Amino acid sequence: MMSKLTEGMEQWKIELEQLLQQGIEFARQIPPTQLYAALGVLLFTTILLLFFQLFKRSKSNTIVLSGLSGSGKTVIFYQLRDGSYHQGTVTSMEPNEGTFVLHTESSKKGKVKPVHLVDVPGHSRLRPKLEEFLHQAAGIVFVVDAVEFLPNCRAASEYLYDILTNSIVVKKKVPVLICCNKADKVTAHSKEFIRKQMEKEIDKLRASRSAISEADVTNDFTLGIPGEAFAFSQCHNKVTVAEASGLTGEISQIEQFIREHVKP
Ligand SMILES: Nc1nc2c(ncn2[C@@H]2O[C@H](COP(=O)(O)OP(=O)(O)OP(=O)(O)O)[C@@H](O)[C@H]2O)c(=O)[nH]1
Ligand SMILES: [Mg+2]
Repeated sequence: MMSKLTEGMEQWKIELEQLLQQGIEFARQIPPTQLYAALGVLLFTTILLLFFQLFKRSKSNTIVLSGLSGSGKTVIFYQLRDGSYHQGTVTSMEPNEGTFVLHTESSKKGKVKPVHLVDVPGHSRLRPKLEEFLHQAAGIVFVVDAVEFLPNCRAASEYLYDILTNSIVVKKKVPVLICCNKADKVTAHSKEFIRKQMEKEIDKLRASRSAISEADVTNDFTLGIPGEAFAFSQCHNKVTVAEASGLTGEISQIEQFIREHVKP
């Protein structure tokens, strides 16, 4: 039994060697330059294919809407999807999710890549849901109520701090757009004012949080440059500020942000 097996293997080996010899003979007949060129082309296409495959997998079309309760995320979600705000929004209890071509792009000819938009409720009990979506996020829109800004500044900054120090956001350098919503109201604060106030608040938070973590070690990432006043420009991920009004449909800056990170 055993000898039969080894015999078969021997036979196979001889055949393989002959085949190899023939292959080498054949290769010898081809001029070397032609051979190298052929090999080069083969190698190049393989690398190109591998590269495309990698590139394809890492591209996400998910945009996450986050921010405090009442900031206007759900209104913006409907504006982006339908071009209207669906009167009578109530505090959301579940994340709102949808994959669609933006309303303003629906008349465009040709193929437009749909966006996967997630509106995560601002209620503190539902916030842990955010982490699930951060894994796939190509960008985060952080919505701030620009009218009722001052009483909410601390809470909004804390939420934003948690997002900016989240390990996924830091490692993947997920871009963040701070969207100052409700700009239709005359009492709305400007985006520059909001940016400065939030930077100040995060600066304070940074000091208090690092004091806590020395005693009880957390793996939170630290923000900014030690010894310098905090500014969003110090973040490794891109943090930008925009103004919008979900109510009147002035959301072009949000759409621009989305299309910058989810190519059509
Ligand atoms: N004036 C004005 N009011 C707005 C605007 N956007 C939203 N609102 C109002 O703000 C309130 C809250 O809006 P929502 O979209 O429900 O807020 P949300 O962020 O989804 O809140 P949660 O679901 O609780 O997290 C609603 O009464 C809206 O009518 C805006 O651009 N301008
Ligand atoms: Mg909502």
